[in-house]
Amino acid sequence: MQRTPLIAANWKMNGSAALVEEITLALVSVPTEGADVLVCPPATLLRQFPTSVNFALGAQNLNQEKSGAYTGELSAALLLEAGASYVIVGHSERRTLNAETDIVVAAKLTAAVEAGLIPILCVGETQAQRQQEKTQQVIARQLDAVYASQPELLAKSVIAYEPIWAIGTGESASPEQAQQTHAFIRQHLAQYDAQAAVKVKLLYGGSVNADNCAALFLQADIDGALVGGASLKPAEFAQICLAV
Ligand code: G2H
Repeated sequence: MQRTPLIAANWKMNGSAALVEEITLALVSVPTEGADVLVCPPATLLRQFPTSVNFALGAQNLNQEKSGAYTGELSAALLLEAGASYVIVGHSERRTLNAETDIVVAAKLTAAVEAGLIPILCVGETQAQRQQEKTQQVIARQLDAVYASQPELLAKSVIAYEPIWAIGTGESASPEQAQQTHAFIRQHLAQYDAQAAVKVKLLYGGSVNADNCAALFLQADIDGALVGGASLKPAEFAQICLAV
């Protein structure tokens, strides 16, 4: 494979110091060559990880401003200092629950790259949009909002396709459905930067687990996964990492 796979855990608002210890132990036996592994816990837990872990750490969100009177917010610099090297941007839960618009998502992604964090941009359609055959239109809009005016950011990004209807529902997209959309994303990205589009990692997210991951990883344009619920079970997450 021309792209090193990436398996990323998104703990969302879950986890504890005990889970930090458990996942650190579970991942000790996962080889570091062949695939990159990333854990995105709540930001308060970043510092709980030993500095010697054999995987990367990431945050689930950032504020686009560098510093200032933004009570409760975290800048890219603060996340870097806490040990993050990646940050998830534009997860559908934040787009919906925190009213993050495409403009805000683009500003966050820019701030992440400028500070030296690797952003994982999440895109995906709702069930209704899929039924109306608007999947490609929605995803193109989400990608254009970030890369049309700043195509140079693509080479520094990871992109996660997360169909909203598959998130936390136990109903993953089929490998064929996911591959079809990943192929569209890669093709669409080529208009910004053809070389970067070939190299960019495209992760699938949405009810990935130890049983369905292998078939997803066989698809040509699926370069790993963003794993929510199953990443809270350290043994299962390690299994997913080993399956890629
Ligand atoms: C999608 C995913 C992780 P889950 O949000 O980002 O969560 O695997 O629980 O569907």
